[in-house]
Amino acid sequence: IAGTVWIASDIHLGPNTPATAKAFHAFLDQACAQADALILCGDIFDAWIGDDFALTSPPPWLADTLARFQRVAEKIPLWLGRGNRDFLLSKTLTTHLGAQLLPDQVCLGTDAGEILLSHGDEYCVDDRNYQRFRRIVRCPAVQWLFLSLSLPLRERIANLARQRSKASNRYKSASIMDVTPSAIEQAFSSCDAVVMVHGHTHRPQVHHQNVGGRARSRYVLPDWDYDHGDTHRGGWLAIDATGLHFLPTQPKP
Ligand code: OKV
Ligand code: MN
Repeated sequence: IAGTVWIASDIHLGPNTPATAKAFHAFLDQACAQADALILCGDIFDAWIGDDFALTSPPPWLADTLARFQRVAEKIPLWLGRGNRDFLLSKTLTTHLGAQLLPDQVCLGTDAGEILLSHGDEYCVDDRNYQRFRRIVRCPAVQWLFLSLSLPLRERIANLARQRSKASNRYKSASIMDVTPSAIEQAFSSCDAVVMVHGHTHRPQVHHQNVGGRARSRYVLPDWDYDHGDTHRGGWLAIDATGLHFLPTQPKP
């Protein structure tokens, strides 16, 4: 992709995130005006129980965001990727929006060189419980079964899964929730890129690591949250011929 590419991740939109949605919508307007392409690489939504929910019975907050995606996609190329929460998001939705579905891992040719882009949860291999959950829910037969259930039943299962996950995350250490260096090494050695971009771990930073005698950098995107207490987290990466640059969102009004 040539020109200025903006990448954001982990916005975690849901029915109870109006302030985050507002900040994100302002970001979308800014992207239309200043970027040549926009990529959202996963966990745009805090939960996703099937594209049919969004297309047949979207609550107002979701209908609003989807209409905005549609308007963005009319102006600039819009790529949506799946995260560990909205992994059921599919081509049905992106096609409806005029957007494109991003592959789980993709090597982007940018003005700043080749960049390996993904959501990032696949690198958290020390979290064995999560990886087991991931293997199960990513199985096509399991997804087919889940999607054949009624929407109210899917919603109940999703609520239950979220409750259980919240309870178990309380006991997980910080290092288990971060990426495993050997998984990063493996990803880097499978492609030519010296730069990687991902989200998921909510540790916005540039990490440096030597792989195969070459210096590599890993840019981790921040998550977004304007709805819990006084927090105002958010931001994105701008990529152009001058390199990769973190840009912050505005503080709360
Ligand atoms: C997404 C996560 C809930 C993590 C369930 C099959 C199965 C899909 C699903 C249900 C849950 C997505 C779709 C959600 C991510 C959680 C809790 C933890 C760590 C099945 C296919 F197995 F039940 F048949 N789900 N939802 N979690 O609420 O969006 O990522 S979700
Ligand atoms: Mn995530």
